Amino acid sequence: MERVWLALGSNLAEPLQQVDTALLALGSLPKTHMVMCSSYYRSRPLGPQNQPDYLNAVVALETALTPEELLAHIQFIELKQGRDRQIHRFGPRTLDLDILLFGTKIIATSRLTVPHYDMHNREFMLYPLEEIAPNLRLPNGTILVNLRRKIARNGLIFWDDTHRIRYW
Ligand code: A4P
Ligand code: MG
Repeated sequence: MERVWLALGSNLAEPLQQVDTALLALGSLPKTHMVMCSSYYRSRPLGPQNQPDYLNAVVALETALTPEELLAHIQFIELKQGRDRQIHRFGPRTLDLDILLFGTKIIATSRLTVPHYDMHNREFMLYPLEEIAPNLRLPNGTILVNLRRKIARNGLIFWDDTHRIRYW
């Protein structure tokens, strides 16, 4: 089994329901267990500003799936939840599921870049990840906390009082 961290994002069609539904789907993947989920956060859109704020969160899973198998599963979950891949980059979406880290693997293929190519710049990935993995090191040895310290919150707040860190 490998410990995997996934980022969830939604800013369309009831983000709270989108992310809750995605968590249920992730929890029922084959050869996979949910471990924990960060608080839900509200973040300002990266990219075009004329779109709603995002709900972002990070989950930890244990899985015996390969990275490619996991990617296929999360893309299927995105599609089931009405993801429209026509929408241009950084545009609004019902659900985005990205693999942040897959154990200590470094992957650079045409289909997968792990660690996530831009996580070191994104407050809505670093802060939730630190919440559930405060002692994490990236595969290259970088300490997560040191990355997060360089990135301002940019308005990142908890979504509400009820959707806080959870353990399975
Ligand atoms: N791919 C490569 N590496 C990975 C990985 N680590 N995890 C490939 C998942 N997929 C990966 O992804 C395109 C292709 O990337 C996939 O087919 C896969 O083979 P996509 O999800 O279809 O396209 P996308 O979502 O438009 O691209 P991407 O890179 O996920 O978009 P971004 O850059 O993440 O932008 N603002 C806030 N506040 N919060 C957000 O969550 N999200 C975006 C999306 C923009 N602004 C945002 C947020
Ligand atoms: Mg994506």
